[in-house]
Amino acid sequence: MTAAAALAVAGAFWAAPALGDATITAGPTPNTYATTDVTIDQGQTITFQNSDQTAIHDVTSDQTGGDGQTLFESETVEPGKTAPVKRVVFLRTGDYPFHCSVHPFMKGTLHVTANGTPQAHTPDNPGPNPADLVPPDASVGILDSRISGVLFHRGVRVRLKSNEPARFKLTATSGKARLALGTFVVTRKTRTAKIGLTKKGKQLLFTANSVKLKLTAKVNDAADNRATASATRILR
Ligand SMILES: [Cu+2]
Repeated sequence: MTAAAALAVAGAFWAAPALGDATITAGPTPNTYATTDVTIDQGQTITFQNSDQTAIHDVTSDQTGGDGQTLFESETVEPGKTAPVKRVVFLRTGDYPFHCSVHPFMKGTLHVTANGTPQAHTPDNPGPNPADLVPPDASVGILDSRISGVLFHRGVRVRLKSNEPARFKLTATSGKARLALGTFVVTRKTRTAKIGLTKKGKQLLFTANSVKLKLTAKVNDAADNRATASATRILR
């Protein structure tokens, strides 16, 4: 095999970095963005590249959304590294200033054109939507009634209901002890799920004759409207 062929073979195993539709670069001049203006269409992605050999940097939106989260941001990365700028796919047409959270004097502007379509929010990636201000109508139930069943399945089986697609963050407690945890998305009105026992949960259930289990759910829809639901059941 020639050296070139060997390189080509090696190249096949060399994972190409997942680059976005546009790039924001910091450096090589220390503590500056080379990219002070960047333009994408709605729904497109951006990669942040730190080409400053002297410092760590990131991209952080000046503005926050209704949920208190930045509109977009990247991880803070070492010299020579790249990171996706998260959540830019949800942005609508407009100009969005950004800065480096480590060096707030580093500033730039992201321009989003009127072309393309922003990615739709989902319960897993929620975001405010002025057209949907109604929280999900959600309820939960505990299906297990026997401690032996929960130990056998290593989890508590539950039923989740919602009138719209929603994410359920579930915690099962007994007194102050957290016995089981899990997060699930309901897309079709109702589903069953099994929330995994914590170490504490296993210990407690192995020795208990009966446990008053309280299941609490924090629920959000795609527009990040929030609701809560709960259920209790005595396990024997
Ligand atoms: Cu910086």
